[in-house]
Amino acid sequence: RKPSAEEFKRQHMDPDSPPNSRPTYCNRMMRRQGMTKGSCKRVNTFVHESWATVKAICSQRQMTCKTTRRNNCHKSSSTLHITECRLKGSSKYPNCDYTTTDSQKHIIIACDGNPYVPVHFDASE
Ligand code: UMF
Repeated sequence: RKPSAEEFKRQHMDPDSPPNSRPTYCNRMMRRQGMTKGSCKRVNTFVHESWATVKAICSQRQMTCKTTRRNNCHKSSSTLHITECRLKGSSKYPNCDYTTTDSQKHIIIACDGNPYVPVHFDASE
C-alpha cells in the first residue's frame, strides 16, 4: 500500500496535546493509534505542532531520505516539539512497553503526491 497523508497523521500527528513527559504517554498513544496490533512498532515519533506547520516542511530544504534513499525528504528549518516512543528491550508482545522522551528537534519527513504532503517520518536531529 502506498504511504498516505492519512497514515502519516495517524502515526505521527498529535497537535492537540502539549509536549508531555508523562511516562505513560507512549504506551497509551501507540496503542490508541493502532501501532501495537500484530506486533509492537519499535520506534515512532509524535509531533505536537499543527498540520499546517508540518505540511509546510514539504517546501523546506530537500534531501535524500535515510530510510528509502529517495530524494523526496525535507528537513524542517525550525525545531519542533516532538515525543519519541521507543520499545523497551524487556517488552513482550502483546504488552508493548515504551519509553517516552520529549524533545525539540528538526524533523526530516518524506512528501509525495499532488498536493505534495507528508507521507513518511524519516528522522529527527
Ligand atoms: N520512525 C519514526 O517515527 N521516527 C524516527 O525518528 C525514525 C523512524 O522508518 C520506518 C518507520 O520508523 C517510519 O514509518 C516511522 F514511523 C518510524 O510509516 P513511516 O512513517 O514511513
